[in-house]
Amino acid sequence: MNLQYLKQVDPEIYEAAIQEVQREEDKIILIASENYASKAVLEAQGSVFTNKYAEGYPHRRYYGGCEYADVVETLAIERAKRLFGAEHINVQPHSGTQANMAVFFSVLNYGDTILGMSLNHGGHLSHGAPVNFTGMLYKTVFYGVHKETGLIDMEEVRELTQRHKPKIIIVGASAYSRIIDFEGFSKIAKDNGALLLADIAHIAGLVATGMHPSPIPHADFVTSTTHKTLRGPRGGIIMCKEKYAKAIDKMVFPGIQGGPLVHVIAAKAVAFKEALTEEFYEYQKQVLINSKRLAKKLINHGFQIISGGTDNHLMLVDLRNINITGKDAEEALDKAGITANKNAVPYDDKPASITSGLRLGTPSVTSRGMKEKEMDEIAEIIANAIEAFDNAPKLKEISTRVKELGRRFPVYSAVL
Ligand code: DSN
Repeated sequence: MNLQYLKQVDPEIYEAAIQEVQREEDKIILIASENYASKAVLEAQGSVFTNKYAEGYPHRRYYGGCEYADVVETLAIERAKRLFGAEHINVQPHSGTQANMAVFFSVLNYGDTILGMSLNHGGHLSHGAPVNFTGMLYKTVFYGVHKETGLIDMEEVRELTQRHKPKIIIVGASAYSRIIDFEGFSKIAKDNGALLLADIAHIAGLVATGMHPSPIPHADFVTSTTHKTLRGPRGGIIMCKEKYAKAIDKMVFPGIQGGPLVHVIAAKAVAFKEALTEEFYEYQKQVLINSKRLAKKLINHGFQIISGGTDNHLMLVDLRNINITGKDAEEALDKAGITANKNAVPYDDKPASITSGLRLGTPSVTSRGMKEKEMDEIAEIIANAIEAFDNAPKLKEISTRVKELGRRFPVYSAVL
């Protein structure tokens, strides 16, 4: 990997790429859905497979010259099957939302009812939010978390399912820090004649390594992105029972996509290979250790965490007790060199552009090799930065400490 040609041809994009490398090195990234793809993944994604049209599936293409594209896609499918134990896998979706779209379009009709987790309680846009195609095409019903415990209210899920008879239930979240009871969801779905879609985009790496129960035995469809805890390229996958294989493949192509991104599929294959290693297992173990440690230390610093802690790679900090909005906290952390995102907390009375929460995750910092000691340091930095949220000189001073911490754990400095 070397950007010498880019530098010559397009110095502006080269400069932006260099600055981005520097940003990813200098900042402490706590965005729960981000990670650092390996150099091997980056090389595969930057490879000549970007030149190739390969509409169709391995050995059933609409273009000639697909013999190496076939190798790549077949390997990606085989490795993903080994990783997750699914009956059928489609590795072509360009994103998690497109993976979900293919599932919905293959089994739903316009106006059907879907039940998903409310965006405000940690769900995802593509699970029925009014501004998303799912909210425009389907009748949507939402479950959420219990006000006192912060846990998914399974009684509510059962009651809503019985009352609204959704054709499909969607389970999976972007800001939920506890173990998800996929088996419980499956029972509710089966008892009420509903299909079950598990969207494991956030926890895919944990599921792949057995650190979160797998939905594969329980759900009709499992979708995921490949770039979060799974640490691959930006993209999506769909896993399903064999009986849905044809319908899913047909809906991905030609239904909602044209040519697959073969270079991205190559990078997915590399990421799946990496995820099958002992090193990746140890990595995911440390992601969890770090997440729990960060949550504990933040609680010691006086922060409240929704549900009181975490079982996965993320936590949702409830800022309502310390009189700062999510927006101000995000901005203060950014000035201090920490990248995180504001996030609605359940029962939030602030709009999505302000919010009362902060979502923090440990996949990126763990990829850099940070451990418990660094989580203690990060918790202290967060506490100091939020306390000094309107004190620019103090935030600048903190950013120097953050930069020093980042330099002790280099990421891509050797790439260029
Ligand atoms: N936008 C992603 C996240 O940050 O969780 C989900 O797609």
